[in-house]
Amino acid sequence: MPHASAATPAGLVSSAAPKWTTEDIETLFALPFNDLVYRAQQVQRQHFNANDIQRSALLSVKTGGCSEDCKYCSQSARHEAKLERESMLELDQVLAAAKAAKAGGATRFCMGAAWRGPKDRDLERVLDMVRSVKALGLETCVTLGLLRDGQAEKLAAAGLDFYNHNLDTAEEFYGEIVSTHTYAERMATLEKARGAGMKICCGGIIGMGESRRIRAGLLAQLANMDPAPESVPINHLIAIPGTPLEDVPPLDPFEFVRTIACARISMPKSYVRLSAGRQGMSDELQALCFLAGANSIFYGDKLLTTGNAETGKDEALFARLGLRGV
Ligand code: SAM
Ligand code: DTB
Ligand code: SF4
Repeated sequence: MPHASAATPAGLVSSAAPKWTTEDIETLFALPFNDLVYRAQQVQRQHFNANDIQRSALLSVKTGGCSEDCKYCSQSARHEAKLERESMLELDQVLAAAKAAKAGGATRFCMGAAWRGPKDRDLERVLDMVRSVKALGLETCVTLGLLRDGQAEKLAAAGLDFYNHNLDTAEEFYGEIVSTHTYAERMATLEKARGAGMKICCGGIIGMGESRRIRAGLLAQLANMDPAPESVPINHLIAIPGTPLEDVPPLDPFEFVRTIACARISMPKSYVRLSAGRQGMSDELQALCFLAGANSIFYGDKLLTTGNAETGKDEALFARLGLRGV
């Protein structure tokens, strides 16, 4: 498994690390389903308790009106999705949500903002949120878009544990999905977050009409980071009415499970999160995703602007499967 992608900035990749090629991951994808899932489960058991599932709660602290044109997103000001634009939440609203998430069993609280990136005065308010949520004893994560020089250091100093910034797809397909910023800009932000000493939460969206090769390319890009992202959210596209991807044909659910398995095998020590789209999945499909190596979920009745699998249903599913929320 030789070489790294030329698009990967040096700071995120060590030349000594073993590298995954897109072809390596395509080979995994092509395995018989049983062989692939078995292999993923074996890898999972080398590094994790196979019955523990990490739970992260999400809160949109600034919703809608985004300048960017990401085709999947309800929050872009350029799409027709029916969404009320909201100003930034107050600190006490955020704290109330974080306390409720903690009481419900979440161990990480992730705050999202619909920005291309934070302005410095917005960042100050987010820093207050991070400090206060951290003081509750929760792990903290934010997803604020592209960072400018110095912003990652401020977030790290406020006690931020994870910066979420998804690559979302392979570089070759990125231009089909987003035109207002580039893949290279996203990589540069990841480098800033890593350089400031934070853990990285970075994954993508599956089911946007991409080919299997593109899915493999995304996973290779993630797996070649050194270290790999500690947290890898695998989102299933939620086809939101009014967005340009509203009519994308549905993906074969087994292809989604295969993607999870390939993520697990190529990033053995990372938490692989079964993320957006879980509400639309049957219990049986979710169980297959856990078997294929997913060991984290978004927990709570809402994602950012859309619904999530309800907490009561998750508790019942965990009980039926003997899973333990951690
Ligand atoms: N504005 C910031 C950014 O783009 O990085 C942070 C918020 S953005 C909504 C966070 C992530 O949510 C996206 O990178 C994408 O992976 C995911 N997401 C947004 N809309 C989605 C959808 N309809 N289906 C699946 N995932 C989605
Ligand atoms: C991630 O990878 N998925 C989350 C979180 N990181 C920020 C967001 C999912 C959003 C789903 C669509 C919505 O609710 O608007
Ligand atoms: Fe804005 Fe993020 Fe949505 Fe893109 S994904 S439109 S940057 S909120």
